[in-house]
Amino acid sequence: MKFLITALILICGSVSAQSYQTGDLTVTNAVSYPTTGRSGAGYFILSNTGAEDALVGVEADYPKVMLHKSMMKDGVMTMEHQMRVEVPTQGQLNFAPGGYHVMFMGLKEAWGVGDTIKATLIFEKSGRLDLTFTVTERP
Ligand SMILES: [Cu+2]
Repeated sequence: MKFLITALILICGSVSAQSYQTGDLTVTNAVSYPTTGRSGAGYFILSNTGAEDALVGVEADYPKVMLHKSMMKDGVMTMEHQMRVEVPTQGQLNFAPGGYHVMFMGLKEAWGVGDTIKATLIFEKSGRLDLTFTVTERP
């Protein structure tokens, strides 16, 4: 019993322990960071134990939500809308600062640490996956 309680505390105390699954796809570490302007970004780690798939969209209750990729262009950091992001066979896809991210635009209120943002990822083969991004301190 004592071991069980300790295990539960460990699980609840760690945001990254939360995972979301559909078919062969598992999403972990769904995080966002506090915002200052009218937009926010969501990041996660996606693991695939099956065949290739593709992330083809994202939905959330904000005026505009898109899949973006940050990249350097002529020495300037820009973001490009992605219609489709490949999920490799038996592989991993990382949404992380400086690369792929979910872009939430038109925020009415700033996000602070502890806030949660619900969204749905849409995969070509695996369908829809609901997840919650937790706003954490910027590392
Ligand atoms: Cu963006």
